[in-house]
Amino acid sequence: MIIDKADVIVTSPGRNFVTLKLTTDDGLTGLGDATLNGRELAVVAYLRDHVVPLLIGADASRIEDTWQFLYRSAYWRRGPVTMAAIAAVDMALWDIKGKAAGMPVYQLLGGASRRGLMAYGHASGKDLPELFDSIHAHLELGYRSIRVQTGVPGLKAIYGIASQHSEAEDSRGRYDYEPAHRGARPVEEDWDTRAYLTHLPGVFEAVRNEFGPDLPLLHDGHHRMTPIQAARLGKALEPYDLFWLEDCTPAENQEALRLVRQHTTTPLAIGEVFNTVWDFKDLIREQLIDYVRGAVTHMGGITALKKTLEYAAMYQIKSGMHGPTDISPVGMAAAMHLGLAIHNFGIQEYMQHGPKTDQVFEQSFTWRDGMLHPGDQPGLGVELNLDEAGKYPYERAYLPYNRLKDGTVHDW
Ligand code: GCO
Ligand code: MG
Repeated sequence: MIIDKADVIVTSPGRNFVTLKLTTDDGLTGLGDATLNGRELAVVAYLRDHVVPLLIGADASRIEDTWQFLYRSAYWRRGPVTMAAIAAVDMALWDIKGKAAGMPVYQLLGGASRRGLMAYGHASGKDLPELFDSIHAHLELGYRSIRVQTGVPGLKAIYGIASQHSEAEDSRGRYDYEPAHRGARPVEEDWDTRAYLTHLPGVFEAVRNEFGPDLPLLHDGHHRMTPIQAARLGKALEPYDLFWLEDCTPAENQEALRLVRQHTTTPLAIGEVFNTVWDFKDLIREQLIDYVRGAVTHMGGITALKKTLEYAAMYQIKSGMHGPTDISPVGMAAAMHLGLAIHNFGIQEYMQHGPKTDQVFEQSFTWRDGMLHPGDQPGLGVELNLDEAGKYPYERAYLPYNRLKDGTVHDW
């Protein structure tokens, strides 16, 4: 099992995806997701110019050794570009090992710990009627856990809100929210924390009144609050029994979460922008969070995220792997295999890709009764259709950014 060929494929069926494809001398192929939304080409260059030359001629069976070699021999550690590149290699090697063994990857990771993965979808609306429509639409799509985001009076455009059925060709007509916009510059959105904090508890009260006490509800603060503001929101939302409050504050400063934790029993999830266990170390050891939001794609692959989640398990902290549409079907499959195998699975984010993406990536997972299952094909269970991929060349796209009313740049 010697790596003979390594191709980096960029395709944009509605949004940009970066995929690494490894081929061995005995003809096995493996896929890895290296998509970093809005900074895709930096990972392409890292892979093509620096990693691919090291892989040709290497032994594809040595997953742990390859991970350690790529991490340590770079000397420059961590960071989203490096860790997305390492993640792609790691996923592709697990895919190959599964195919060589004739087993789905979750079997290699210890076998299934559950029948399927509870998954949540993204409901949103600019006001309550649109939000209720979107929640109903998600219940009809089979979701049994729902993330709730709404507009805030006085703010034109904010994170997480699709205000109507999407016109986008690739959306299946859902209330889709795709933050990365194609174009030369990032779109500017606006923000006012005070208005948000005043408005949000009433939204959750209305949702609970309409949909009852049992539906698991989630919310994403998207890094926009200070620790004391986050503490106040967590406390204000306690009566509505959230499954989690996500990214309530930027967590580069892990100690900030101590303050939030002292004030609220609302469960906390964090970490979609983190890259290694070191970003979670204090949060886990001090039990400052309840869910690890790392993505397989941005945490250095299955090998690294599995270790982080095993560490988290010692503190009864569970997984909540990142799964928006900027995680490709390959990254989603890797998350599903890992989530099925680990003991401390919590919930899986699942936004659903559109029809064009599903033609580019042929997938074997199933979605039934609010549960995902990666399927039983050997490897990850995803194949890339190169003809379809070739139809959609890369298009520059940026995530939006925020400015306050006085023009100050704010976290988005
Ligand atoms: C989530 C995330 C996404 C990010 C996106 C940025 O919880 O799913 O916050 O919506 O904004 O991944 O590329
Ligand atoms: Mg998030």
